[in-house]
Amino acid sequence: MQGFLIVFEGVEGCGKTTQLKRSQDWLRSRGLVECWGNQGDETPVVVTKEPGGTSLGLELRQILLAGQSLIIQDRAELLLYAADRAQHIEEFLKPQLAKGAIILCDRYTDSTVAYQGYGRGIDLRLIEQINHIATGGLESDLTLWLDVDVEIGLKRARERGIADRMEEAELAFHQRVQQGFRELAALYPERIVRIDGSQNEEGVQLEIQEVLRQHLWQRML
Ligand code: Z5A
Repeated sequence: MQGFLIVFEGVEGCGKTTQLKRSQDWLRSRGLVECWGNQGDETPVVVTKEPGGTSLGLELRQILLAGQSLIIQDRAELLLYAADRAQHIEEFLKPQLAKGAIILCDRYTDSTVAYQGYGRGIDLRLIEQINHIATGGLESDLTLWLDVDVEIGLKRARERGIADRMEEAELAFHQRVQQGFRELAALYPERIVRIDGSQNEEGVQLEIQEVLRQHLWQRML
C-alpha cells in the first residue's frame, strides 16, 4: 500500500515538534496496530521537516533561518524554500511513500502560503505556481493545524532560547501568518484539521490521536 503523508502546521511555538514526536511514539507503540491490526506492526513511521529534511535542505535551513545579518529578499526566500522542498520530495518523501511509510512532516506547502504569502505579501497565485513546481502536485494526505494564539506561541518559542530570523519578525507579521492558516483551513476542510493547540501537551496529543485514528482507519477501508 502507498504510504501516508501527515503534516503538522502552525505558527511558531504552537507545539508541532513536541506533538510530532509524541505521535510517532504513539503510532509505533500501539496506534497503528489499533487502526490496522498486524499490518500496522510492519509499517514504518518516519519523521522529517521543512526546511531541512535532506543534506542540501540542512544547508538551506541554515541560510534561511540565519539572523538579521543576512538579508534575503522575499522572492529569493520563496525560491529557497521551494528548492528545499523539491529536494526533500525526490530524496525522501517519494521513496518513503513508495515503501508504504507513514510520514510525519514538520511543515510543508501551507507554511509557504502562510509565511511567504500572507506574512510577506507575495502574490498567492505565484506561491501556488511555485509550490506546484516544487511538489509536482504531491499534497499531504492530512494536515494537522495546531491553532494557538500567536502571542502564546512566540512566548513559548522565546522561552526556549535564541530567536531565529522568522521569530525576530514583528507581531503583525505572525498575525498575518496565523490568518493564512485560518483561511487555508476554511478553504480545505477535507485535508486540514484544526487542533486546539492551547491545551496542555497531553490534551493536544489526545485530540491528535483521535483524528489520526479516524483517518488511518478510513485509509484501511
Ligand atoms: N517557513 C517558511 O517561512 N516557509 C516555508 O515554506 C516553510 C517554513 C516550510 C522553520 O522553523 C521556519 O521556517 C518557520 C517558518 C519558516 N519559522 N520560524 N521561526 P521550524 O519549523 O524549525 O521552527 P518553528 O516553526 O519556529 O517551530 P518551533 O518554534 O520549533 O515551534 P514548534 O515546533 O511549533 O513547537 P515545540 O518546539 O514543540 O514547542 C515550543 C516550546 O513550547 C517548547 O519549549 C515546548 O516544550 C513548549 N510546548 C509545546 N507544547 C506545549 C503546550 N501544549 N503547552 C505549553 N508548552 C508547550
